[in-house]
Amino acid sequence: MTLLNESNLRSITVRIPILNSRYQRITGKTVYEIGCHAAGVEPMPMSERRSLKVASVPVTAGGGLIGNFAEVVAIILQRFTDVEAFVTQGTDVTGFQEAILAGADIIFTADDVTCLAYNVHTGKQSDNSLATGRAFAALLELASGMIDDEVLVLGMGKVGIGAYRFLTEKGIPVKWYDPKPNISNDIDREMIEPRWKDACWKYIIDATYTPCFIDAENVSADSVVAAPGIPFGLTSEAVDKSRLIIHDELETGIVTMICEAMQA
Ligand code: PYL
Repeated sequence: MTLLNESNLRSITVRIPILNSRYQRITGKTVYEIGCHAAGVEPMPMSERRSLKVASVPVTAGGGLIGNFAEVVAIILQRFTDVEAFVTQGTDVTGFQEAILAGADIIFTADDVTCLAYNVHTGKQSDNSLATGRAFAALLELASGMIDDEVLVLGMGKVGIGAYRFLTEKGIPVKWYDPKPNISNDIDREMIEPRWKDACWKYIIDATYTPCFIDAENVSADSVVAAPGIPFGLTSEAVDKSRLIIHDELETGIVTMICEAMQA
């Protein structure tokens, strides 16, 4: 997983006011509705969401605090899902305890390996990487209308696995590639496409951490590319040639996490 940096957090903050209208324009849904679609849950009425308390706990362990990461998570939740989100004063285990004592219904927290949402009442948890994969597969599906060709998923880490699961649950055909596949049992090994570079793809999900490796030859003027990967995997020529590129660094993944954590 690529760790976000302060520049990523600044661009997220700048994008927050415009993301709902951008995604509504290309998918017909708000970020919250996209998160529900990705998680496979019905939207909760706003009056119920407003009464949910959600804590964001900063973690100093490992590489430590990343700028105002915990604040940005709380802002994303507040802005797109209308819950009452707050950042704990304490960090790490102390912050986690503070969240419980403050009556948090759901707790978000992240170290260098895992970004977690935990539902205190049901024990339900959501992992950001898997949720992000589902979120970008949902964005690709919604923005494409009817998917009439195979979707190429590049990278079969947790983000790629989340995307693969969402697509196959919907009956959408998937090809995938990862140079070092270490995949879970539900991934069909027959669908690996080692020669993906020799083809042009209408639908791509870039779930890798590789910069600028998807070239203009791999896309067409019809292509829709969902790119949660950081750094961004397309060359500028591939971006210019594609019909649509969908990219955000944190927002849809975080919103999908709360939708998963609120599942019954
Ligand atoms: C969840 C994001 C999405 C992409 N990379 C992931 C990342 O940056 N994870 C690290 C988060 C660390 C947060 C730090 C803090 O400020 O609380 N421990």
